[in-house]
Amino acid sequence: MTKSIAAVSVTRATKPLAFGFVLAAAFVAVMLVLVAGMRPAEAAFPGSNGKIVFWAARSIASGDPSTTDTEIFSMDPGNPIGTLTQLTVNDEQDFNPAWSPNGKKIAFTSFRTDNYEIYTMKPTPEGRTNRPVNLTRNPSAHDSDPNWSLGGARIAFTSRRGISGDFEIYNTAANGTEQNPLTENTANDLNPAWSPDVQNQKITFRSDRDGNGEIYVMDSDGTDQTRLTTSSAPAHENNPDWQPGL
Ligand SMILES: [Ca+2]
Ligand SMILES: [Ca+2]
Ligand SMILES: [Ca+2]
Ligand SMILES: [Ca+2]
Repeated sequence: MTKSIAAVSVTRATKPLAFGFVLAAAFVAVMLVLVAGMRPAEAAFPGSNGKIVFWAARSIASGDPSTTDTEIFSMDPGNPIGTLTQLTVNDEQDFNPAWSPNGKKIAFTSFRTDNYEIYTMKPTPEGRTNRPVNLTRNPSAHDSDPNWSLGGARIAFTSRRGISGDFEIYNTAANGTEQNPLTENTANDLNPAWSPDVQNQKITFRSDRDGNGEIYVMDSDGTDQTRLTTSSAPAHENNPDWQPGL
């Protein structure tokens, strides 16, 4: 009798548990589909090879008011001479070109307002239908070295606008809104590069905060800043970049 009651109790207890498990599994499956669907469409990696951008102190565009300043160029590596195109056309420095992940825009640094600012533009020659957009609009401080998040929504860059006057890492929306400092100290913080994981975004960068250039990583809101390298002066670690998972 006792055994029978125990058996019934187990059976009654198991059914709700099994039903609950099925519900939980279904919920997880639906959430996975939703999360997959929410991934930014701009994330284009891995993909086919497109054009290469670079900067140089040269000029091939008619109407360029100066041939000695630096300009942004693009080329198809399969036909580099036939496709070489000058994208910026002016008499000030343009450099640091970086592709958006969907290949539709380029971020770069320009001195065209007599101060270093971050701009974005379509990857075609600038002109009436392609005016570069100034994201930083900060004439009192040097802003440079843009790097897109792999979801395409945000751009990290370096700026001297902080209180201490040295370089800090900033994070902005790709349209220039929501510009937030991620570092604030009295040493240079440079070379931001985003993690490939668009759901758990982190930024790797160089910082001199320990008296020598070292590689660090932090969350994309600036929290949890962690030093990864431990070399001693005079060696500097520079320009980190994050490999997408294989
Ligand atoms: Ca020029
Ligand atoms: Ca230029
Ligand atoms: Ca500026
Ligand atoms: Ca700093």
